[in-house]
Amino acid sequence: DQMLAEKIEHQQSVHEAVVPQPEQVGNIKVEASERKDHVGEKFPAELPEKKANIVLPKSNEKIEEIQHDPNAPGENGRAVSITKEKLSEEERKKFDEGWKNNAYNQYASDMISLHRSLPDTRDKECKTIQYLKNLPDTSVVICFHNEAWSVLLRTVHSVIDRSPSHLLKEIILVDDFSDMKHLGKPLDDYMAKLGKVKIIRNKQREGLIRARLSGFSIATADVVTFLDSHCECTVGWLEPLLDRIARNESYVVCPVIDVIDDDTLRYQYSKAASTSIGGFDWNLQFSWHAIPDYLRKSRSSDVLPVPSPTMAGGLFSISRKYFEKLGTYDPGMDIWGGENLELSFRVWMCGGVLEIVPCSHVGHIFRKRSPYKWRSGVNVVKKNAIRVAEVWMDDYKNYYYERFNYDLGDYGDVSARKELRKKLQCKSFKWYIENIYPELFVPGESIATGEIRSKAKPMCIDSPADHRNYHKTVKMWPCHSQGGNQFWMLSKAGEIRRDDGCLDYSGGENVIIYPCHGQKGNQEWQYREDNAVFHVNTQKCAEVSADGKSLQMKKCTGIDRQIWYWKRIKKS
Ligand code: UD2
Ligand code: MN
Repeated sequence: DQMLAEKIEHQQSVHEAVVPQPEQVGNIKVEASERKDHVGEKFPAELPEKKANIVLPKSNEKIEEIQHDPNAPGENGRAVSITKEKLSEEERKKFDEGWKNNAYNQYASDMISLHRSLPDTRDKECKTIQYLKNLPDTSVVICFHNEAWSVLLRTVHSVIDRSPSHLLKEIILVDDFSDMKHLGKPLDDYMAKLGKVKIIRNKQREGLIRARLSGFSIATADVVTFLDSHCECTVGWLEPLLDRIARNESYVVCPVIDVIDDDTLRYQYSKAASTSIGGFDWNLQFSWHAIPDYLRKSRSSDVLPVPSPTMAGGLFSISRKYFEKLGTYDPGMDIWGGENLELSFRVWMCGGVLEIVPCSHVGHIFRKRSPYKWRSGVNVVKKNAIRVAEVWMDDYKNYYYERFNYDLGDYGDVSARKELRKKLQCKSFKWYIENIYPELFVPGESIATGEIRSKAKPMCIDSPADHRNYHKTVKMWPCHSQGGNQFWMLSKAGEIRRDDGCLDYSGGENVIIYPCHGQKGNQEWQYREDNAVFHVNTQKCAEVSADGKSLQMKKCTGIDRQIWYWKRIKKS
């Protein structure tokens, strides 16, 4: 769940709720913005005219006007703050159970209306965009494995309440073998009254990937929209997504994912100017990034859809036919993880376009841990990721594999997926990196790689080096030859790095982890011929302490404690 913490961090500059402004008159031209020189051959784009099949709302389908007490808990996306100590013993028990079962504050959620109001998250400009008149309709597929009643129902109601009725053909709930009692008959009864909602029950735990596939198999609308089961859609979320697909069948579009606080259920959102896009690192973990400069400069407005190298995974719309053509998902993937990168690579490499649409906002409860059971004895996330690497990443897969010393294990049969790639005549991963994600650091350009082992002690330089460890001191740890936290790359710019974390030295004895900035300075190192790890700015050398436990910067003397073994990459 690393992406979750990072998302929250990335949203530090979250803006306060804005008072809705009167709408402006005028038109913003919405154009396809393409990354770099992307001119992929797309599947034939159907013209919007051809897709004009408006389903008129039936008279009994009108969205109910909900009366809101503006002071009720959580209204307008406000926080619900509970002082646990003030609760009675019995209530406190409920409070703790809620956290335990869901990894968010269910107790707070239960206090909030299932139809609570939310701020209008859209930038002013968004409200002046005219979307196509004949938008395709959508099936909304929501999978869940155990979800609190109030959270699941608020998700469903927010879809119904904030989608034009004629555009929402159906909601398909896929119960992935939950065992919470309220998700059985009570859910059936409740949903039967709403109309539009279908429920599928998996007979065994399938995981979210195959659960989505079973939901997809009964979807009938032109577009399929996937959501997690702990979301809230804001006003106007749907039209901008459908509009893109109406213009081009091969656009796969994601809303901006706002943060619903896991503790207070506060709805936090950001302006279009600070829209993040998706990336990944060579550990095949999803990550959020600011829009790179070269793209930002070419944009005439912050509210235009922005091409994104990857999607977070949970929230997106895709043409039903196009999803089918593209080969839906890899059914060999289990429980959680990997499917988001797999689909992202596939969309770009096989002729589609993946975008984030800044005028569409959907909130999501980002959790700090996973509340449900996983498979025992198998690392499904790694297994799923290896399936992605094997099929889509060509030789680049080795950058992932060397992170765990090629210990691949059994990842099942991927021949059908390789066949699919051939059939779709997809481009290479090299093309994808160079054209869609050129800002990614590619380890192939590094000068040295692997563990940095001391000559004097059986110790290696060790740090998680991820964003949660920025500013933390880099330590020594017994060498384990597994890669992981001991895997380092020396970049051409002189950085000693893993993903976006760099060894950084600014004086004193300690070296810390700091976000790589590519400006040399405190992050410029050399691995010298005499096997010293040398800091250019301060002319000091890395030295393991006498007790072997810490890494220190000292005057270069050439003693054994300053000698390091690190694999040099031979360039031909
Ligand atoms: C993110 C995505 C999630 C998915 C995942 C990678 C967002 C906001 N969320 O993690 O959709 O792409 O990355 O795989 O982009 N579920 C099942 N069966 C299971 C496990 C989960 O049905 O065995 C459901 C679960 O109830 C939830 C959805 O799948 O509705 C996603 O699971 P999550 O919320 O634990 O994933 P998340 O948001 O951490
Ligand atoms: Mn989720």
